Amino acid sequence: MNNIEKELIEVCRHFNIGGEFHSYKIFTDGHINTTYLAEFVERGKFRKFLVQGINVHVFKNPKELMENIVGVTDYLRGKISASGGNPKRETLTFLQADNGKYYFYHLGKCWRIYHFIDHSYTINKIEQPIIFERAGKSFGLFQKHLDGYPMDTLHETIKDFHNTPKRIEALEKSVELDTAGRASFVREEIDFVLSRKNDAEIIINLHKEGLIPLRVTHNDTKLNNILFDEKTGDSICVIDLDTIMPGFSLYDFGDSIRFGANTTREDDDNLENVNVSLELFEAFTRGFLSACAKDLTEAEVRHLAFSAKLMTFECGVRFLTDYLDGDVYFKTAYQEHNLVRARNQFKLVSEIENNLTAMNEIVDRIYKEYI
Ligand code: ADP
Ligand code: GN1
Ligand code: MG
Repeated sequence: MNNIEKELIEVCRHFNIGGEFHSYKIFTDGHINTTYLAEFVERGKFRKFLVQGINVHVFKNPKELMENIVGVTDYLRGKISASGGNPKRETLTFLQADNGKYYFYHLGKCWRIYHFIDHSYTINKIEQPIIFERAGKSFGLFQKHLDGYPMDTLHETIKDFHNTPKRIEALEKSVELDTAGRASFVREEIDFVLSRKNDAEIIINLHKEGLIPLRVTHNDTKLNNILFDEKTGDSICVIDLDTIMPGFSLYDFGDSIRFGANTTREDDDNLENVNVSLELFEAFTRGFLSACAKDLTEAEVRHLAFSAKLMTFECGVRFLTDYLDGDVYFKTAYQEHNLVRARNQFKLVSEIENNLTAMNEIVDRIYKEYI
């Protein structure tokens, strides 16, 4: 038995998981947490659990983090049941540890456990537009379902998470400190950011003018944060609920486009491959608006295409900042990984700028179909 197996078994015992340990598998999709599938056999039956090490460097207050998640998943369970769905497959179900909490510290690490949703898979690269349309519908419905959730009970799990101006300030500070001695190599990328500083405040200012409301949003709407059904290919469950906070609908829309409508993966170092697929943009927009067009304000609709640019820009700023800080936030697989990601995102920003008129036309056309 290796050390990971020993650790997983001990953690599982603290969450009252019985039976005999059978096997585990690691998931490498995410950039933040450490995620395992652990399989046990109890009275001849296989039972699967998602055992996840919470990244406490990123999520500094696991108590508040889990209060948000348990509150929201309880609420979603009610909504899903009421509409005739299956809450066991359509939202996450977390287990309580023997300390009565939904997280548990073991040998200095913080763990949580939830039910593994079997016969499901995640996608990192869209092959057929219809899949992205389904993702759009899921994130649109996620927002709609949480419409009545008491927003003021939510904790801010990461301060100023999508505050783009603050993200730029953080970058400027990292350039100044130059902790990893990398700033002189990335002057071009830093200038790229500084030349687009004015874009950063547009959505926040629209909110201040009362044109864009705060909503309960997911805030990390990467395609691989949706589970798809192995049998039907439908999108069944929105996962990775750590950043559910009050936010703007445009954050969720834009971040989905950033990741899913890129013609290549976010860490492709061949920038010629990076572009925005208008076909995929249209598919996601259709799915999203089919679920929530009637709820959006005019300003929100008018900024959907822009939000894709803003969220891509912000993510690039964050990758670049982490590169300058010496790779302390995102998991990286090699030395220049964060820089490759940042360059990829900035190339995508330029391509979205080139395509913005066409993207706005697509939004206009589809919006009219759903109102
Ligand atoms: P991170 O915050 O690191 O992105 P996630 O919560 O997104 O972590 O989980 C990482 C991966 O684990 C997901 O992309 C998915 O492949 C898998 N996964 C997470 N939760 C479940 C679940 N309940 N059932 C099946 N697979 C899951
Ligand atoms: C992280 O956890 P994951 O891999 O789904 C990050 C997102 C970034 C994304 C970039 C909590 O998402 O904000 O957009 O990487 N999550 C957090 O791929 O910082
Ligand atoms: Mg994830």
